Amino acid sequence: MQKNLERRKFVKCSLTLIVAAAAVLLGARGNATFALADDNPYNLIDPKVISVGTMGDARPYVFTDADGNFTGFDAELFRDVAGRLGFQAEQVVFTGQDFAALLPSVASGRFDVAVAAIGTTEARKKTVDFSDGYLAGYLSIISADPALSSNESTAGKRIGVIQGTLQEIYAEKNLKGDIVKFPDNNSAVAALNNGTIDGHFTDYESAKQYVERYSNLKITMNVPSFDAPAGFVVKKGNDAFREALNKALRAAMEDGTWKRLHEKWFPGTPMPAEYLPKS
Ligand code: SNW
Repeated sequence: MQKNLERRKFVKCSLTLIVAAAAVLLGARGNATFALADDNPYNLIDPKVISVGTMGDARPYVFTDADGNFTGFDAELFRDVAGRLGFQAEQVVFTGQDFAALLPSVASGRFDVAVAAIGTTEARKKTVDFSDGYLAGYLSIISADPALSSNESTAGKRIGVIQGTLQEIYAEKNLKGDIVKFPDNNSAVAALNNGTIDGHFTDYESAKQYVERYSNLKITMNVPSFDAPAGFVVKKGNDAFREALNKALRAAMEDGTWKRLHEKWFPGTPMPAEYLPKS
């Protein structure tokens, strides 16, 4: 009887050991399998993180809030899209940069993607690839001078642009006035408010935001930029990542997420049918 009990204890103990050993082995195998499946399908700099180059002052597209977190339409849309690829919010790391540095940084592998209302153009596609478009609108001049309403009317005036933007390209080609280049919106609007420049040429929703904030400023001119819809910028040839982003983006449009975010960040701005749910 006593012996039997000892034996049972021994068996029980051995079984426990075997189960524990098996668990350790399975765990190790589990990890190995995970590492294999996680074999960096999107060619990321770090397979567990999406590194996003962006701007801190392109409100309401993308900007840093009071706590230093990146938010805005583009930021929230990209986080949602990344979520559909299996990346949690904390695995999507935004870094603010001057606009002019964004595309070169993606091309050189400093960021996996750039997200900042970046319009798709043939010229830009020579150095980087773009996802499908997710936003199309106007380039706008803000000024305290309502006369700055045409290319010609800028003659003799100083107009700010952010370096590297479509505004810069348009201004160089069409505006009669002097073009003054800035690294970001903040520095340009500071110059506008202290009289160093007469107008600032930026994206429509940012323009709208500034005229709400500074009552002396008005939007004086809008240039359609619907032929250059904003897309997510990825390294040239990273088709796996670009196609996965496209699929997730389509899903975000189809289930109404895009619409919800657009209504939240750009209230009152019309929404093109192509970005809205089909049904
Ligand atoms: O081409 C437009 C697009 O139609 C939409 O209105 C969003 O802005 C644009 O992509 C133009 N954005 C500028 C650019 O791509 C400036 C971006 C920025 O300042 N962050 O150069």
